[in-house]
Amino acid sequence: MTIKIGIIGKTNTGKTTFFNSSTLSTDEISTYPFTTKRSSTSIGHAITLCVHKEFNVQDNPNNSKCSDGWRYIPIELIDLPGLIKDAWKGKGLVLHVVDASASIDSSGRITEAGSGDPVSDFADIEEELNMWYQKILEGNREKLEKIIKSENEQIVALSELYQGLGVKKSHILETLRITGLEGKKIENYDLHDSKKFSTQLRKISKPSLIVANKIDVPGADKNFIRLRERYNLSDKKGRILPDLVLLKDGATVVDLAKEVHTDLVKGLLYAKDLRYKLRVPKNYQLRDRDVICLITTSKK
Ligand SMILES: Nc1nc2c(ncn2[C@@H]2O[C@H](COP(=O)(O)OP(=O)(O)OP(=O)(O)O)[C@@H](O)[C@H]2O)c(=O)[nH]1
Ligand SMILES: [Mg+2]
Repeated sequence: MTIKIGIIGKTNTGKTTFFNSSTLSTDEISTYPFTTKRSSTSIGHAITLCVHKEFNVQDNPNNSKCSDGWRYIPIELIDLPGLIKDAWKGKGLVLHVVDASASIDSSGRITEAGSGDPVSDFADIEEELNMWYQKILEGNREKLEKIIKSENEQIVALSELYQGLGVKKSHILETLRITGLEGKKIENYDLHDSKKFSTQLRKISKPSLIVANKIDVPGADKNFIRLRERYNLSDKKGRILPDLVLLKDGATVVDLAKEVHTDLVKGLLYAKDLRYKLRVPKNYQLRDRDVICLITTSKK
């Protein structure tokens, strides 16, 4: 089965330009918003070193051409209309994204490094997709609560609920394990639990890759560094996952900031739970293995 990759992003970020050049298509490209009105599918290629030299044979390719020792593996690319804020509430052309998403194995999120704020643009898009997953759960809660009698039934019911989005039972099991929601009945989920579940399930079932487009535009280099810092889990010096701190039970975000650097406390605004994309206050009590980004006014 061919791998399917959806190209998701805000309008005018260059999704169709990327799609056309990857698949030699000629779909319309323009500067006006929402040029693409419906999804478009075509074949692109993943390129890998061919093994014909290793086996010392002359290959005779059937599904994938070989050129200068490189093999071109077909993949399906799906260009989609631009996603807007609150798309999960049905705004914009989101139905095409929903339709296409059922069959997508992963997505390339195009963000425009060249202008605007690609860090918040990317976060907005992730949030739309997470909210969309959460809406499915919240919208079916009553029905689920009535039919579920055991933990096993809950796993089956959740798998069936998200089946249309290509979610498998193994995705549900992994999500419950990672979020620590194993054994908790849906009727006892609060909104924080359902957000946690939806965010993690989306991450597992639709893995994504950031494509920083329009890198030629002046200022894109700075935006690219910010994107890398944020999504590489690195600090301003490029150190990935820089600090790991053991704290006493009941420690808060402020206690964490004190441990990392006393100066951070003065300018501390709030923190972000990077696993579940949630903003948490300064007095938030941390849990074991939380992955936290401190948002401060400090330059450090
Ligand atoms: N400078 C620069 N411009 C680009 C690049 N990629 C695309 N563009 C321009 O950006 C504009 C929008 O490109 P599209 O490919 O139509 O963007 P889109 O994301 O498909 O837009 P919608 O279909 O409206 O969501 C066009 O004018 C492109 O020529 C790039 O890498 N650099
Ligand atoms: Mg387009």
